[in-house]
Amino acid sequence: MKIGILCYPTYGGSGIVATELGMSLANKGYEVHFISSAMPARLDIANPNIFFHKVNVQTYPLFQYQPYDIALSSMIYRVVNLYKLDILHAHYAIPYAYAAFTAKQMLKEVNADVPLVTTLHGTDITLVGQHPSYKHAVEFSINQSDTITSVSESLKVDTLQKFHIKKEIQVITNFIDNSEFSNHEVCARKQLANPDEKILIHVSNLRPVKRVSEVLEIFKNVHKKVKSKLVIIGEGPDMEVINEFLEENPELMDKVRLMGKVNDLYKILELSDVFLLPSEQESFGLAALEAMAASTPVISSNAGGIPEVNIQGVTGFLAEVGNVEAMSNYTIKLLSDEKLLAQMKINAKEQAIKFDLKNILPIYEEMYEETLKKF
Ligand code: GMT
Repeated sequence: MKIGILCYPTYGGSGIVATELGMSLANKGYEVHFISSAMPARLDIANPNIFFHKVNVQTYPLFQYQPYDIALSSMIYRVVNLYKLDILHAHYAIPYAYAAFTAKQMLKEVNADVPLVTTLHGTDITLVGQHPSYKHAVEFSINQSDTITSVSESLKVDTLQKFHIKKEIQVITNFIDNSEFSNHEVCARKQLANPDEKILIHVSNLRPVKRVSEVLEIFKNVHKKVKSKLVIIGEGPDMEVINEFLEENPELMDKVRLMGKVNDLYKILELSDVFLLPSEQESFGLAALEAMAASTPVISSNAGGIPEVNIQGVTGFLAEVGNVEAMSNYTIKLLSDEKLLAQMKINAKEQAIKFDLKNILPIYEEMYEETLKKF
């Protein structure tokens, strides 16, 4: 089967899921064509089954905004036609489901139409997709997809509440390749913290929805009771929030380590004692699952699909969105009790194994087969 994957190339969760899925399919012998504005961050282009097609946007002085979606539709049309793809898989409805629908109309003209799978990832439904500028087009293009999948039960419920969806939505949860976590040397913990300090970690694109200010407040509360360091990985608009916090709390300056985007994320997660995720919205919380795969328990909000991943009192603790006090107290409780911490590390890993790639990949393969059959 030849599969076209449409995704964001950046560090966002949807791009990571799309890239990991495509690479796993390529390893199983499928021919996988990535169509994106840049090479996806984790893509192994050396794999002979993987192809990358960059969307080229022609700039022209007349345009105030360059027409990316037209360039994307044209590229989808070209790749499907040229490489004789069997199926298209859009990751994130905006603009991929919409651009794929347009490409399909063009492909019909040359008798080369292919089925479209759209995977909903979260903010395409709950945040950006709700904006009046996009809402109708998002709803239309989701309904035009041959198969719709969502990454959690919670996102399926949100989608059905927020849009008029006329088709079944299949939940296929996100996944993790646990084998990537077990065979590398853990870098020296002393590079990050003293032996008597615990390590708290947060990984995100530092957007307002992640509530980075609460990560910092939780750390401030925890640090009063437990010797600790906070590691923040990622880049984004709320880096300013962190800088302001450090200006107001200079005593924590050498306790907070900002690492930006890193390549060896898994190694750093493996060194950490607790992962903080106080998000306002989270359709799934891939970052929490990555932490669990590294045996790191999670203290989180109970937003969206997080409770499907982080289990209260088992793999970590959850509190209402915004309840910094509860999340701080849970973190203190966890980090002050070595026995509890050790048990939760084991539980976190066991939970990650339930979401292993080996279990989820066959579900995607079967979904593709079913989509082709009904097309
Ligand atoms: O918001 C992000 O962190 C990025 C965003 C994306 O689409 O790239 O993440 C969403 O998709 C991820 C992968 O399916 C989910 O794990 C995240 O929970 C989801 N983010 C939100 O719903 C806010």
